[in-house]
Amino acid sequence: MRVLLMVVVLMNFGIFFRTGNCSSTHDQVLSITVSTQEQADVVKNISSQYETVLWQPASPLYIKADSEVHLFVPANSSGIVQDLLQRHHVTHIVLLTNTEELIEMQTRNSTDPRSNWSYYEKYHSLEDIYHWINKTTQEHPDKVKAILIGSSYEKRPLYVLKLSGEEKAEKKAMWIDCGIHAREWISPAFCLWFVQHCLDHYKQNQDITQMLNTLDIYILPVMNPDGYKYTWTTNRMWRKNRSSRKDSYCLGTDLNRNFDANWCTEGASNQPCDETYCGQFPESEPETQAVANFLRSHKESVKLYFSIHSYSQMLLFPYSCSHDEAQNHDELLELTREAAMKIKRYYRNSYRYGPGAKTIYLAPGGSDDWAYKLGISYSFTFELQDRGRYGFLLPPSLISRACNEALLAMKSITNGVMKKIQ
Ligand code: 0X9
Ligand code: ZN
Repeated sequence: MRVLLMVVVLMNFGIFFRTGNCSSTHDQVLSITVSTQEQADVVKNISSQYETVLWQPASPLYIKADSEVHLFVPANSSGIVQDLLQRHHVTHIVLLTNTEELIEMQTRNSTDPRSNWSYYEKYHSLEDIYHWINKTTQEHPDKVKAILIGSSYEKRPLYVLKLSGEEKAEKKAMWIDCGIHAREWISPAFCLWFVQHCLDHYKQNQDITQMLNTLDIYILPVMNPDGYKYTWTTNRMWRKNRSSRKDSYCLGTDLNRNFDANWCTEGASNQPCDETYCGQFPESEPETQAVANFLRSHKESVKLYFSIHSYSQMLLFPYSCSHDEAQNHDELLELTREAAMKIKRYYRNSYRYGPGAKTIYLAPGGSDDWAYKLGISYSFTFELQDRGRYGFLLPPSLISRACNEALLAMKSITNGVMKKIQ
């Protein structure tokens, strides 16, 4: 009992120290509880200065009273940030103090054949992923084909993998894209894991066999290769692509604000330095154009659209670009409710579900809303694990669990939709 008491006291002491007015020698991620409008203004201010990076929500525009904010604070700004928060009585705890260590863990041994973890339980550099695409198409020429759909701003190829079981006339299709946002590493990891899972389980597992025989699956493993590369080489926290414009020294457009769905209205920014910058015009970015052109030319066959993001554990559907209700809202709600319930039942983990604007925030110009408006009536954005324990720095050991949860939700929704459209 006394030992337990001691541990509790020490733990509280730890929290006190971590929230106390002392600067840190490490980069940190803070979880900040914003209670009042005045505090919201203070946190907004901090989040656009001192080289901090907002993890959640995606933009200071969304910081309001009664909300939780996750903020990355570099070591040399820690003193001033903690000081400002305390001066305005803003409660906060330290979520992560070991970001350097976590980043090292995410990038370590990515190709070491001696490590115990499989290829799909590690994160991979962009070069590795291109190599994997090559290898996978060569080893499974009957099931996987690579289609070049365009190139990125820095001229990197954008490959879509077409995964098929039996060939059939007038086969319907589904689309999955990963890696729209550069720092959300679990997303490309999911696309790779998913392809391998399908290849391993085709003709072994009924759901996978039926899915591949009924639908062609188009998978874009990394929609934002320039941004992804940049997170591996220069800045782990980068979100946007890497395009530049003459009149600003800031680079990057948020590809999930660049689609033609109420483009650049409330919830996006027209400032190139902002994380949710919408670009110069709808589809101004080559990555957006490539995806939009491909889907436009396949709109008769593509019935399901999935966009994979992280983090916060949500299954979202249109609309995010307005508060309007989707025409098949009830159907989409039921599909996501059922998927979330299955995750809860099998993995004891909670996912929120609902239309984007109500469940997360108003965010125009997103790919899911655009695909929906194009006529793809089953359009979803998944926000994978976790809820902020590690955020974007999810350790490799948690990849498999995150992917299994997303797969379960995807299978559940796809089974439901296949019954409706057959
Ligand atoms: O803000 C986003 O683009 C997504 N959240 S994230 O934290 N991954 O950045 C949510 C996208 C929801 N859908 C649309 N906004 N259309
Ligand atoms: Zn995202």
